[in-house]
Amino acid sequence: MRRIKAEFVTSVAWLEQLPDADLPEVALVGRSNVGKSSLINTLLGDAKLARTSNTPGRTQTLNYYRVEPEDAGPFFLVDMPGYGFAAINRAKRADWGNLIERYAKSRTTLRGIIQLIDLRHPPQPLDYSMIEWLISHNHNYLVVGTKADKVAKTKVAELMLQAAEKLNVDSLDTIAFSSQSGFGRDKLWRWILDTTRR
Ligand SMILES: Nc1nc2c(ncn2[C@@H]2O[C@H](COP(=O)(O)OP(=O)(O)OP(=O)(O)O)[C@@H](O)[C@H]2O)c(=O)[nH]1
Ligand SMILES: [Mg+2]
Repeated sequence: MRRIKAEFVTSVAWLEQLPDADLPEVALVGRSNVGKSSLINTLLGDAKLARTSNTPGRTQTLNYYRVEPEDAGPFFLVDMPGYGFAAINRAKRADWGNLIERYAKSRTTLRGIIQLIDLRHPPQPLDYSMIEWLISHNHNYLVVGTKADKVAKTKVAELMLQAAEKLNVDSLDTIAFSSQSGFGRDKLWRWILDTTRR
């Protein structure tokens, strides 16, 4: 396993608080509870780095992590607030959209966006909207199917393929992943290192 230095940098509630754009960065988006924070912890080998929870809507700010692998240059990983959390009011939802949209449009060092979907369920309407938005704005993206440990091993590839077809993305731009078992971790690393090296 590669050695990695990883540390929490800052939480951003509005764009003026963004850290200096001096490193390449990759951001994670997806429904609330899909496993974004867990993915960060598994990827970086630190179970306590990003706060995870059973309560949807736990992450409410852009959370910046500075990552320095031993075999590559440093970069930021950005944990975003989840979408589709029913209990938040309309005004807050609009704030969310604004923050993410303005961030993704203006952040010059943003190299790629990872969209997470839950492999156990077919993609949801907000997942479609998100991926369409990413594609229409020419973002470099990857679709990660999470909670792969929760479906039969023999079904993982098929479910990922079905989700890719539904979302109308190339299956080469997808990875099945489990924060529980670490399945898909190496592939995900490769994508992130390729993406941040550009
Ligand atoms: N079995 C299993 N559970 C997972 C996996 N990833 C996340 N979970 C669980 O799903 C719940 C939500 O995970 P989080 O990582 O907090 O989800 P999030 O996307 O960061 O959620 P928000 O911050 O609310 O947007 C937690 O109870 C996790 O333990 C996985 O790969 N397998
Ligand atoms: Mg979270």
